[in-house]
Parts: sequence; C-alpha cells; structure tokens
Amino acid sequence: MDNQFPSPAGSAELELCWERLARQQPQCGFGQLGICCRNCAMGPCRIDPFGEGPQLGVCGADADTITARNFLRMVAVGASAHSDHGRAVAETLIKVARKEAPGYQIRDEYKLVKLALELGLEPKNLTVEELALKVGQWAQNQFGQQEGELFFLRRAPLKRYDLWKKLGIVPRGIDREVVEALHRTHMGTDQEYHSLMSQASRCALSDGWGGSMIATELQDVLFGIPQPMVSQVNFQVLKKDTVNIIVHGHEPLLSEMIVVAAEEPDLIQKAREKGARGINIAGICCTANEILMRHGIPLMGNFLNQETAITTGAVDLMAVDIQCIMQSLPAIAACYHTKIVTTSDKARIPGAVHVQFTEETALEKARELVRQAIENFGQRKGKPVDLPGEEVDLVAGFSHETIAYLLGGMFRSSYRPLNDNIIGGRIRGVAGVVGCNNCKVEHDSGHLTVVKELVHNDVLVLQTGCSAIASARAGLLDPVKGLDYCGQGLREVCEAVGIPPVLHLGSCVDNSRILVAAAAVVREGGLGDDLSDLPVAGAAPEWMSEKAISIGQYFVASGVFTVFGVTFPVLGGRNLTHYLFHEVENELGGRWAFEPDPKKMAGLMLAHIDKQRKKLGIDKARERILFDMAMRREL
Ligand code: SF4
Ligand code: MSK
Repeated sequence: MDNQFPSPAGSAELELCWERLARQQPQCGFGQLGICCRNCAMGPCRIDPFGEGPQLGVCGADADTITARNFLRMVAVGASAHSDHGRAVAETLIKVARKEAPGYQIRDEYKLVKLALELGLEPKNLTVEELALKVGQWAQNQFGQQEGELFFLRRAPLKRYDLWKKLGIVPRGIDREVVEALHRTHMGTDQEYHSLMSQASRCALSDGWGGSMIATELQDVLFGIPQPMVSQVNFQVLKKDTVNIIVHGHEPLLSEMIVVAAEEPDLIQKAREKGARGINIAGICCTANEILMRHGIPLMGNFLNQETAITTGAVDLMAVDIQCIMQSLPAIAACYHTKIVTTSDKARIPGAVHVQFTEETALEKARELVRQAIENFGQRKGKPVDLPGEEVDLVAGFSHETIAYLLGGMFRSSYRPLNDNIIGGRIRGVAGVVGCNNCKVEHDSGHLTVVKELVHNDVLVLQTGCSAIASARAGLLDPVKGLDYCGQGLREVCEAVGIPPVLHLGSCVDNSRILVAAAAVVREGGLGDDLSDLPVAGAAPEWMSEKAISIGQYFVASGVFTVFGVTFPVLGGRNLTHYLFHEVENELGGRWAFEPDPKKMAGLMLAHIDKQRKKLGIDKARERILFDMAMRREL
C-alpha cells in the first residue's frame, strides 16, 4: 500500500488512491471471495464461507454458482471493453477508406494486403481504399456474426482448434458471446458452474482471438506495424519548460492525431509565444503503449501514476479516452492548473471538460486540445513543479512480425532461432507477464520481482500493458542494462540478436500478439503440436481490471498455465476454485493459479516451464557452447 512518490506539490491534504484504499478498510470479505450476489431483487444474498450461516441464496443458488456467475460477468465486461475498442478501429478504417476521416491514412499497405489475402480477398484490381473498406466491413461483421465461427481462430494450431470444437467453445460472433454470457448469468438461467465456465472460455476466446486481435491488426494497418525504437520513461519525461500533454486510456485513435497536431509549426510557435520551449507529449497506460510503439512517444507511467502525474504540477492537459481512468482526476486537477479532458462519449467524468472526438473531426479536435494545453501552460505561473526520479531509456515496439524479422532476418523471418534456443536450453522458456497495477500491492513490485526472477532463470519475457511500463522504469527494456538481470543462456541470445530480455509487445489488446507469436512457435516445429505443449506460462502479478480476467481466461482456454496475484475472485466457491486451479487442465491443457507472493509466483511459472520441457524431452542439460562471432552472425 505504499505510495512511493513524494507528497503532492500543491496540497498536503490531497487524497490519492492509496489513502482512499485505507479509508475503504475493512473491505467486504464476501465480495473478495466472490460469494455475494445481487442479480435479482430477492437479494442481495451472501454465502457464509465458514459453513455456519446460509449456504444458499434465496433462489437456491450455491457458492459455486454465485462465484461462477460473477466470474463470467467479469469475463463478459472485459471482453466487451477490448472488443468495443476493436470495433472503433474497424469503424475508423471504414471511414478512412471512404475518405470521411481526414488526417488519417493507411500507413501499412503491406499489412493490409497480407491480411486481405489471409481473409481470402483478392487485392488485385482494387485500390488501397477499396481493399481497406472490404477488410473493415469484414471486421465489423465479426462482431455481429450470429453463426459459424470467428475467423482468427484458425490462426491457432490445428490441434487447439479441434479441441475448441470438441468442447463446443468456439465463439460464433463477438457480440453474441458477450450477450449470451450476460444472459446465462440472469437469475434462474445457467446454474451449473462447469457450464458457466464453458461460456467464460467461449466469451474470452472471442476477445483474445476476436475483438482484441481485430484491434491489433487494424491498428497496425492504420498506424503501422510497430518497429523497435528507443524512448524514455518516468516523471522526468515531463519537462519544466514545455507545454506538457498527457494522453491516457486505451485507444490510439485521437492520440495519433494529437501527435500530429503537436508537431505543427504554428502550434509550436504559439507555445513559444507563451514562453514554452515546445510541446511535449507523454503517455499513461495503454494509450501510452500504443503511441510509444509507433512513434517512440515517452511513457510518463502506468495505471498508478495517473494521479501522481498531476501532482507534479507539470501537466498542462490530460486527454483521456476509455478504460482505466480514475474518476478522481478532475478533483485532483482542481488543486493544480491541469485540465482534464474526456474525449469519448462512452467515458464521461464529472468535472472534466468534454471535447467529443469523432473520426471526421479528429485532427481538428486534436489541435483544439493542443491549443487548450498551450493556454493552460500560462496558468502555471511559477507554481512548483516536482519531477522525481530519473529518465530511463527503453526499447519497445516488438510486434510478432518484428520478433520474427529480428530472429530470422528480413528475407527469412522465422521463429526457428527461438525454437532452437529453447530446445537447446539457452532459453528455458517464454513467459507473458502482463496486466495492471493494483494499489493493494506496492507499486510495480509484483511485476518486477516476477520478471527479474524469470529472466535470471533464462526465461524470455513478453510484456504488454502497465506491466511493461513497470519493467521499462526498472531498465529491463534496455538492451544493455537489461542484460545485467539475465541468466547466462538468455544473455547470450539477447546479446547476439541485440534485444532486451523483456520484449514490450504493446497495449492490453496486443496480448493477441502473444497468441499469434505462440502459434508461430508451434508451427515452427520441435516444441509439440499445441500451445499447451510449449514451455510457456502467463502471469498478471498486480491485476485489477475485469479485462485481465478475460485475458487470463483466454490464455487458459488457449492452453497456457496462468498465475494471478493480489486476489482471485472465486475463492469462496470451493468446487469452482478446484476446477479452475486443477481439473480444467485435463480439458483445456491450461489452468489458473493464484499466488500473491511474486517470488513464489515466478517459482510456479518456472516449475511449469520445467514440467513442459520434461514432457517434450528437452530437459536434459546440454553441453554449453559459448557463442563466437561466426555463430552470432549465423543466429
Ligand atoms: Fe439471491 Fe439468487 Fe437473486 Fe442472486 S439470483 S440475489 S442468489 S435470489
Ligand atoms: S491499462 S487494463 S491498468 S494493464 Fe491497459 Fe494498465 Fe490494466 Fe488498464
């Protein structure tokens, strides 16, 4: 519960999330265990976890049903958030194709054509716009599709796809699975926890291999496939003498335009006239990750930095879009000069200024926001600015395509070197460490303990979201400094290829890149024929969002061992907990685990990776060969 930052520059009385958490104590134990239900007006009902009080709700629902319904609702909300993000990108692509979105362009025609060919479209004789329209409309249809199956499921290994079919959990359409999840949790509908969990898998798969994947793919088409680039992270990326704009949330649609507007000479001139050296943009949360990956815009911080960013006194305007935005921001900003601007009709906050973003007027609105920030710079009027810490260098921008290029080269891009190094034992396994901050845990400490322990034990770590920002701040995304944390085997590979031991793959929707990369590793051969055969594990050490539950469930349903820290939302349903932590592995090949101690969490992941290596017959120590220059060149 530590706030590692200095007290706010403007007011000693200001309450931040840590103080509000303290005021919430003691938090409801029934809620923490997932055994309260308010799904109908005969409730709210709660189950006594000690077995002495009521064991059934008024309708007869037991602890497993109640926890399963609550869990499924979390998956549905998480999947809807990611997928609605994907829908917005599809709509933008369509508007760009119809020339209704001035300011945007299709930056990656190569990815558009590649995607079109995968979809079975014939790009020949079509203009880029005509092709983009077809791809955008295809994506839109994936949301409303009523029958059949989502297209991207076929990117999974055949064995996995067949398993999903056999289990009857193939998602039909994205919206349909979210709606059915909500329907099943209505009072008196699905009251069998296995059945509810099947829908949790189907709904979560419609996120990971559906809505999130659509968001990632189409953002790459519109804004370009990320390429590795150098940037910085920390409070120091804000500058005392520039107009500072923070973009925060998840969608890159408006922030891309803010980046364009901030480079326009007349706006820079205006900023200078106000006494600023220039216009500076920095990001928080996943909007930050999106524009970091494609423009190298620096990271101010992650989820738990959104309030402390304002308390630096250096933020002239914070533009927020959707998800993970605290309602407290306008109240905190009121103690400073910062202007909080909401930009999505889906995410309004009392006390914030609202500037409605539309694709048709995006650049115009972006300029308006930059102008407001410039005006507001004048309101600082010599008030104290406190920028703690140091700027830390990082390299980000690792899409699944660029990882293949880096490993295999532009002309034979391939995951073969990765597979060979896993088989040879230089790389023990691969871990996805993702997810939020949670103020119940010391800021970033869960992420950093897990990641450092993994790389020390030769596990290559793939990251997204706020977890990646935590590692960036600790220097783990620096290809030189990051090596200090590595075991010898991982270090040799990272040195040879020139990558950090922790690869930043992007925002929360970009967890879909991890799925695609894992499928490519299976396809490359030598490590089994399903995702569940791989020596890989997933973790969200400091999760807080319902989106994390959806991500966890689609990882588990894709065959991945997945550990969450902080708390786990079904612990009051004993049978359900046993099912998710143990039995489900027999069906899906993946399973959940809960471990609040990050060191032990890493231990569980390493034990799983070793178990997988043994099953694959690659657990025997091989003779260690140090790479000479010729071998490095070959790699
Ligand atoms: Fe209680 Fe059942 Fe209504 Fe839930 S659905 S509030 S358990 S009566
Ligand atoms: S922003 S979902 S706090 S990772 Fe994607 Fe961070 Fe979690 Fe939001």
